[in-house]
Amino acid sequence: MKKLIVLPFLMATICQAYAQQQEPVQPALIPVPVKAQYGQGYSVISKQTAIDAPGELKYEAAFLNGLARQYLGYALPVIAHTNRYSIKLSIDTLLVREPEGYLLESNGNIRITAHDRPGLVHGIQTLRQLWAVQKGGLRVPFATIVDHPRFPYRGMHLDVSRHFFPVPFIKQYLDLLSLYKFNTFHWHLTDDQGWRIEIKKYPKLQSIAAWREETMIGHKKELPHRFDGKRYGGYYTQEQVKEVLQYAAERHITVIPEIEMPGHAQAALSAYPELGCTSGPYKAATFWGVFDDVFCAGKDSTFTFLQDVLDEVIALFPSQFIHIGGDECPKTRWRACPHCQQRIQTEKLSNEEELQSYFMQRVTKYLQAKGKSVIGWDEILEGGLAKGATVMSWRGTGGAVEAARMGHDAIMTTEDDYYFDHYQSLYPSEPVAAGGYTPLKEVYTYQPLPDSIEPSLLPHIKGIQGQLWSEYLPTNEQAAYMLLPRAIALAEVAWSPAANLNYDGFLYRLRKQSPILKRIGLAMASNFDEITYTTDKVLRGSLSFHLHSSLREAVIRYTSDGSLPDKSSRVCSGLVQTGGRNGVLRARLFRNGMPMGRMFELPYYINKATGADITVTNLPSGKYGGPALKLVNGLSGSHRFNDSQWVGFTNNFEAVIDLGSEQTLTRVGANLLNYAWQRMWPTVALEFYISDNGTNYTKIATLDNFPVNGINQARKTVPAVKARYVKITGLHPGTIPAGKYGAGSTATMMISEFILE
Ligand code: TNX
Repeated sequence: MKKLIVLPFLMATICQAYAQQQEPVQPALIPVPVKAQYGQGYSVISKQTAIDAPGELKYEAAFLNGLARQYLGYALPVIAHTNRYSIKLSIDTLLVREPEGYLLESNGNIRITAHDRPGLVHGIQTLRQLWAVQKGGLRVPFATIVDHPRFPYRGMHLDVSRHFFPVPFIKQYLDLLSLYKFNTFHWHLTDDQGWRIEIKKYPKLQSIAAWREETMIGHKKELPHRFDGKRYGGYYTQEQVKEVLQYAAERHITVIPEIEMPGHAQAALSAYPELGCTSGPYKAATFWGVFDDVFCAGKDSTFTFLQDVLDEVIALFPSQFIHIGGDECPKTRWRACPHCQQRIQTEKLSNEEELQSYFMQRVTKYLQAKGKSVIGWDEILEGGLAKGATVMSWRGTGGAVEAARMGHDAIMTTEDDYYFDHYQSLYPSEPVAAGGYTPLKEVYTYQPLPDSIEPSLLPHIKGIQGQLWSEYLPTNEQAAYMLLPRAIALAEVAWSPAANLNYDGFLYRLRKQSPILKRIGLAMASNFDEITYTTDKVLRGSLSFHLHSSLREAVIRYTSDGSLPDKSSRVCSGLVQTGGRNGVLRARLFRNGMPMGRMFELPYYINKATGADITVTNLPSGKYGGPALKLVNGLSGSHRFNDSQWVGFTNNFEAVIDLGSEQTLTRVGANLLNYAWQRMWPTVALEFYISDNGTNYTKIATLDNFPVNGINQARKTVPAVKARYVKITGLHPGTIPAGKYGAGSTATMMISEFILE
């Protein structure tokens, strides 16, 4: 290794002086390290460099060499205790005390000292992010980096059932996880739409359960469903699983397999129908959702089957943890099944919820007897949790808090923040996704440790994980698009100290990741810099917005007269004010006079209610909460229901709008969402009343027909009336009926806007 600058000892002071005058050197490291100091000068990795590593670190040396070769075109000699310029790898648990921690020094020579072997790999990945190709080698800035993870569990999940991802893609996925210092890959191997792991004892899992007749087209909310008519499927042979596990082991990534039970089991039942309550016949599901046919909890043969399956899984996977699902298991079949009812009696269970708990505990005990630990989705808390089980809290943070209070460990996998099958942009031209809106900034800024948890219980929160459910990911490219950059944000939250997190700094570093991602062969979505809006004041008859982009060097130009923004359109500096008529706000980013990215469009609808005083009873708080002004702010919610425009009532409500003076009304209405697949049901009826004094009201209209599966723009023409006050009552639909998604829970009644014309 050649020293480009030969005075490493003088460097610190020179560097300080230098740093005061110039931009400090800021290598684009993700996750941002605990502590990093950079010097003036570079170490160079070249033909003269050796990897200095003892025999017991030969795998890590080989891993480093594999990476270096991709950039250099040749491998470096591995020699222990060499006098050559070297990259020295060593373990020192006294110098580096934190598990997975490492110390990286570059000062002519390069040295990575780690607490353990995983820590070495993390240090190697930091080195790889630091180096840059130059003539004759790789240059690495002088640096001292002290680093270790915030959370011991840092995971990414991948659903390979809804769509199957071949082994080369899984390896790319693992490359990515390693690059950003994840340590766990959660491999969701079975679900209703396909069984994806070879189980030798049950060959029909391969010949039947791995295949579905066809796949639905478009979003599941579009009824009636349409299908592509093409048989679809595949599975990993045990040999392929071993290959993946080997690849993961080289990166010190733990692979946790998930075998779903008792629900999400329709594919397995298609092969072995005797394991269902009705004994079938069943077919692997061809569309997305939650299905009633689940493993029978009454038949012993179900447990024999699952134990056999798990025996083969255990033999393959070295992971301490086995994930056994437990989520979204409807009890419809169990209620009608004599075997299940018999089981409830003999085990003295009080209901089907306890039967589910019995099911999960029985399998948990089996695994524990084999020395394994169990993870399940947060439904495993219902009806009693097996000792020692770890909970993945997906329906908010409540499951994690509850688990911790019971002395269990938990992992934060919250769907509002860490589900990467949700939209990352509000632009309508996004490829179809599961629903919801989880932009990059949300992933990055979300605080994974809930305030509601006692500090003494925090050690139970082992870490965080991003989910990549694959219903709407038919290709590797689409999977990468949804994964990146959000997984990179998650990686930083999982690893870096909370005090080091800074979104602007992250974006600066993120924008520099494309070349390294290209080496892995994955491309990231670039829509995180696109224009977003927030509402400002709503004045009577006019609206004002802020338009934002995180791209500093670009300007936002906009129009509100229907024309397309061009390089001479008005520049948005702060507030944008609309006129008094309906319209569409259009905006575009311009850099150096050139338009960039997609057109931002925001339709607004100005009517007599817009900006009026409004009071609402039973106004919800939280995600779909107030302020009440949202209901008259001129903006309708979009299909991405958490776009912050929707108010989601869980009770009857009464809204009173004061128009300020007497007005003539000829039409009333509201925009509301009918999304039963998301537990979002329309109101039974909206009733409109008018008054001139705010005390005595007369009914003028009822709206009770919301036929659109989606956004209903319900309107009713009324004979011209004069009024200053308008009262609107909404009748809540109550509990979700049996047979519908979320049956038994409270429906959310989503309203985004009241219209008075
Ligand atoms: C819920 S999260 C599921 C999955 C779906 C996902 C879609 C969980 C434990 N179950 O089966 O793929 O929603 O977002």
